[in-house]
Amino acid sequence: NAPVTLKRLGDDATRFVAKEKKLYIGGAWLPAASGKTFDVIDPATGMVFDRVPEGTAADIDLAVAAARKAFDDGPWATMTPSERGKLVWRLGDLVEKHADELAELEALDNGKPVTDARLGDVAFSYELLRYMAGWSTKICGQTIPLASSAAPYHAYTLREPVGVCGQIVPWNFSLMMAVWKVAPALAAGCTIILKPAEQTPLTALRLAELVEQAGFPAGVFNVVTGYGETAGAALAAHPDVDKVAFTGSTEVGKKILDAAKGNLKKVSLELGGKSPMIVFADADPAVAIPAVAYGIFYNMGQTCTAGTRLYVHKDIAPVILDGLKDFAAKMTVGVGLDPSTQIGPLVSQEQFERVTDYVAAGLADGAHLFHGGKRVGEQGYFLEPTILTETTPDMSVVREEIFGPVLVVATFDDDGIDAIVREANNSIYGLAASVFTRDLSRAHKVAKKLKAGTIGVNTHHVIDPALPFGGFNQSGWGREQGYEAILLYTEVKSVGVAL
Ligand code: TXE
Repeated sequence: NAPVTLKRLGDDATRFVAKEKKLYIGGAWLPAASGKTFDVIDPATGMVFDRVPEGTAADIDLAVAAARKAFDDGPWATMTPSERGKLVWRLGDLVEKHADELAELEALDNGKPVTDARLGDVAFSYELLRYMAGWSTKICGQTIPLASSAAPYHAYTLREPVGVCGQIVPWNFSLMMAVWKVAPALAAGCTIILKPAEQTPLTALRLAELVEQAGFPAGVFNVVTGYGETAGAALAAHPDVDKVAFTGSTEVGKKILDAAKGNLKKVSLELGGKSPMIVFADADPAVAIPAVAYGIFYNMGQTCTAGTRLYVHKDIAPVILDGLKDFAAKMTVGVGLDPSTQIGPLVSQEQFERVTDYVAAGLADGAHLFHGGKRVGEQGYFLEPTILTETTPDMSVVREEIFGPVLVVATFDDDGIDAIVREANNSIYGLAASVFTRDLSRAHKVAKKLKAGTIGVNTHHVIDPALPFGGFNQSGWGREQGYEAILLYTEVKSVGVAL
C-alpha cells in the first residue's frame, strides 16, 4: 500500500527510499545505539513511507568524538586550503549531478513543489557549495600596525577554523538549510555533526552519501537523525562541541542558547520572522502583485523570510488585492511531485493545525477572509492560499509567525514614510522586509529605516550565496552566506613578535 506519490519518483530516488537508513558517523554507516527508528511521513497522503534511525545522546557522543578526532588529528587538519576547496567544489558537482533525485526526495519528504525544489533548494545548494569552495583559499588574517609604542611588536592575525560544529536544521528547506551551514564550515576547515529535522531527514542522509563519494576524510561530516528534544538538545549542550548553528523557531533558539552555556560554545541562530511588505501608491501593480504573491505563498509560506504582513496604500489597495486574489485562485494546488504543482501540502498534521488555528483566531479577532482558508482534498495537509484583510496590529495573525500560506493585509493612507515604517518595524522579529515604489529616493530611505536583515526593493525574497543573510531583533544572531558565513566558522588569533 505505497502512497501514490512514491510512484512518481524516478529510479534513483526510489532506490534511495528503499534502502535501509543508517546514521553516518566517523565515515561508517551505523544503526542508532538504541536500535530504534522513527517514521517518515508523506505530507501529501499522511502515510508512512520510510523509517530512519532514532539517534539520541549516545549517538551524538559518538559523532562528536569522530568529529573531534577528525579536527584534531588530520588528515583534514593538515590539508591545504586548496585541497579542502577542491573537495567542497566536488561535493557541489555531485549535488548538481544528482539534482533531480535530491529534488524528488525533498518534494516527497517535505511536500514542496518539485520544480521549486529543483530550481530553488537544490540549485542554490550546489551554487553555494561552489561559492564557499572559493573562500577556502582566501581566508586570511591581517598584519596590523600597533597603536601604542609600549612594546615593539610585529603583529598579525591568524584566522583559524572554530572547530567541531553542531548544526541543527529545520524541515522547510532541509537540504538547503543543511548546505547553508555545511558549506562554509567545510570551507573554513571545521568538522560537523548535522542534525536534520525529524520531519524531513532524507536529503541530509543522501548528502552524507555524496560527502563520502566526494572523498572527505572520515569524521569530517557526520549525520545523526533524531528528535530535537533528545539528539538536538544533546548536540547543543555537548561540552566537546565548539560551535552550534541553528535554524528554527525562536522558542527553540532560546533553548539552544541555554544549552550552549555550559562550555560557552559559539552560537549562531537563524530564527523566525514576520516580514512586512509595503506597497506605496506609486508602485507598479504588474511588479508588486506577483512579487507579493510569491513573497508569501512560496513554499506554502513555510519560509522564514515569508512576507506575511502586507501594508498597502489605500489608493492602490483595490488593484493590488484583486490582483492577489486572482493570482492565488490560479495557483495549482497538488502533490509536490507533480511538476505543475505550485502549492503542495504543509509539512505535517501539526503544522496544518497550527496554521488553520491561526486563521480561525484571525477571523475570531475580526479579520475578513478575503480569499482561501479552506482545506483542499481529504488526505494530506493541503491548504488554499489564504488572504486576510482588515487586520489590526494587536491580532495574533499580525504579531506571530504563522508559517503557512496566509497573508495578513492592512491599508494605510499617509504618503510619508515614517508612520508606515514604524508599523512595519513593530515586531519582535526582523528577518526580511520589502518596499514597492517607483520613487527611487523613497525606496532607499525606507530600506535604510526598516529593521530587518534583508530588504527587497520591488521584490521580496532577496537571496544569493554571496549576500549576508540573518536577522535583527529576535530573528537571530549572526549572518550566513557571503564572507560573513566564513567569519561565523572561524576564530581570530593575534600574534605579537617581539622585535
Ligand atoms: O521548529 P523547531 P518546529 C518556526 C515556525 C514553525 C515553528 C515550529 O513558526 O511553525 O517554528 O516548527 C530541532 N534542542 N520555524 O517545531 O522545533 C528540531 O529537531 C535542540 C521557523 O518544527 O524549532 C529541528 O531539527 N534542537 C524556522 C529544528 O530544531 C531542537 C524553520 C527546528 O525545529 C530542540 C522551522 C531542542 N530542544 C520552524 N527542539 C525558520 N526560521 O525558517 C527542536 N529542535
